[in-house]
Amino acid sequence: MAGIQPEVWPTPEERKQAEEQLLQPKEGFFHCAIAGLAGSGKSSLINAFRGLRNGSKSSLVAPTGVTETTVQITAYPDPATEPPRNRFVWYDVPGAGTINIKGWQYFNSQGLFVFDLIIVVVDNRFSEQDLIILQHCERYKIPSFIVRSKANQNIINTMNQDFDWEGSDDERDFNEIYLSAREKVVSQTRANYRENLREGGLDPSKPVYIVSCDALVALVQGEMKKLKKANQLIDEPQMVLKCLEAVKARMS
Ligand SMILES: Nc1nc2c(ncn2[C@@H]2O[C@H](COP(=O)(O)OP(=O)(O)OP(=O)(O)O)[C@@H](O)[C@H]2O)c(=O)[nH]1
Ligand SMILES: [Mg+2]
Repeated sequence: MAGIQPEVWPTPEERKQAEEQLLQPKEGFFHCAIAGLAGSGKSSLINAFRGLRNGSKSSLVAPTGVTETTVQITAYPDPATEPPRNRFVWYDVPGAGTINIKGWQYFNSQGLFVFDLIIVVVDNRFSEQDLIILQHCERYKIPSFIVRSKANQNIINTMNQDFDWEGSDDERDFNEIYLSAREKVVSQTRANYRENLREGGLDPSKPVYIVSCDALVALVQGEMKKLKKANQLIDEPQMVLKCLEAVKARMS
């Protein structure tokens, strides 16, 4: 893995330039970048944090899907009208493989040091780029979260693959199998990421938030009744709380 170059820090001019270029609007806002590999679910997560569903007709929605790869850092102000949510600006950060910069240069060349919070959306395992971003966050003392999205998809896949689930119409069967599959996905994901973090030289106890965009949208919109079962929530409430705590800490 390409190592971190500890002597490389942005000059005050470079910092100013990156702030000018990336942050919009600037003063009094909380700038939260969402990074991760192509297809990990970054744009969907940004929509969900802003209470928007993928494919909604709103002009505010970030494009998602296999052909909608984000190629440059794009700002999405939160459409909320009440503080603190209306102070959030979400940034969609293109992943490695999307742009042609590898290794330790990625963080500085993309100007990621200007953000107040960086969320890394990981797929099945951490990529080299994910680890580099997390290492740099520690170095720059930028709060960082790890998110594993698409939990609902994982749970359904696990129901189909590992449990004797053949689309039974009996709702009790569905609930029981759903809960078992969910438990399996959550425990395996946590164990897997602990190991990945250890291998990457990071704190293995760093939390990983396991979420689904559907559940997050419902939570943000305050429409929990739309989630047929409360057990569709996993780490979404905790993740939102941590974001709000990070804003408070940064702005105080
Ligand atoms: N079931 C399910 N699918 C999701 C979820 N989040 C994202 N997806 C799907 O995963 C695919 C990729 O999501 P995007 O949000 O476009 O991923 P991205 O990381 O922005 O991708 P790039 O911009 O190409 O780097 C899309 O088809 C989404 O609908 C989720 O929580 N649940
Ligand atoms: Mg995207």
